[in-house]
Amino acid sequence: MKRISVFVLLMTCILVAGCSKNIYKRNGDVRSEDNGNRSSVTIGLSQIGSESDWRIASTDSVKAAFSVENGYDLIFDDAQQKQENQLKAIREFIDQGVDYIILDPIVESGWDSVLLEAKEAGIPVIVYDRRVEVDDDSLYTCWIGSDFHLEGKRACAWLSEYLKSKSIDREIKIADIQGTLGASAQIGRSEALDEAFRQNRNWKLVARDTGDFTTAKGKEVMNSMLKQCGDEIDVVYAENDNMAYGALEIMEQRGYKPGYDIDNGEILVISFDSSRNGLQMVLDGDIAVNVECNPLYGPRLVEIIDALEAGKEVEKETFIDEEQFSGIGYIGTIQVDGKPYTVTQVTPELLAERQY
Ligand code: GZL
Repeated sequence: MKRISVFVLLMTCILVAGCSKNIYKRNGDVRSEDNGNRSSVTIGLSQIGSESDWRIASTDSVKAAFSVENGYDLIFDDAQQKQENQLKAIREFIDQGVDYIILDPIVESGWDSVLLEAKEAGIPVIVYDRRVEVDDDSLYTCWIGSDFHLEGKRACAWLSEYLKSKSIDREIKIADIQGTLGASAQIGRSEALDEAFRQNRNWKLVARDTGDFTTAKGKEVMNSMLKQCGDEIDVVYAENDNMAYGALEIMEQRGYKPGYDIDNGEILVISFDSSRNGLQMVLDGDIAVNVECNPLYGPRLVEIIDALEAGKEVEKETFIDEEQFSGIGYIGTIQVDGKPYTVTQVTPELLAERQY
């Protein structure tokens, strides 16, 4: 027995010595040599689609960050807004033996089995932007994203302040154009509005439907809402800029004016993302308040990957800081759960400096 163990020990040493020269990537390529010159890290990134300005800015950010020059081999998959395409892409990444999987999940549910497959393949999964709802959170290494519920609370707190500033305490009729149902951004923003209805008994939901975060569907939904109850609507709560663009286009076509003067028939539009086009519409007076949702994840994701490459621990959950913008300047701060948040008035100079 002892002799065998010595033999095994000897063989193991030879193998380890031989392997210590190179660390092999899961697809069999060499990842690094003794001299520590790391060759590229292979990243499989599953992106939701290209449904919005936000998404395009998000894709640009991750592609710029995970470039060949920066030492990455990025395999990028656009799922065309279909979860089944994301699941297929992740399985392909596993078969290809990538070093890391990065996922922006279109909806929160339905990820347990594919993430278990990645875990069993020993591939760390980093989730960003939207969240996954899984029974075992060891199925992913970490998440970095927005606090969507807070985004909605900030929008509603601004509306409450605005109505107070105009001494408007009549019934306020609100139409909610929701994002993709089941997406974290939709869940958080819609829940915050429902909370606001409970806190402001004179606020009334007169219409609610999903515009799937796209301009085209935002138009369709706004069109049917205006047909149903156009003359009643005081406020449109659009859960992203692209649906707000669609809503504004239809409002103009049907003779409804966006603005702040809701007591004289104007419709006050609330939006999210604070993309450059969205803030232009704030400057133009078409969108009253816009809550930022920062898409520039590339550098943050690189920090996470580099930390993992260096064998460091990473935070399980990281929220990114976000701002809020309006076309009026006299509401400079709003309170949410006792905490102040700045509301910045949009100016041409601010617009010129926007990164997305
Ligand atoms: C939010 C993001 C949402 C944006 C939309 O983090 O997932 O998806 O608000 C985008 O514009 O389509």
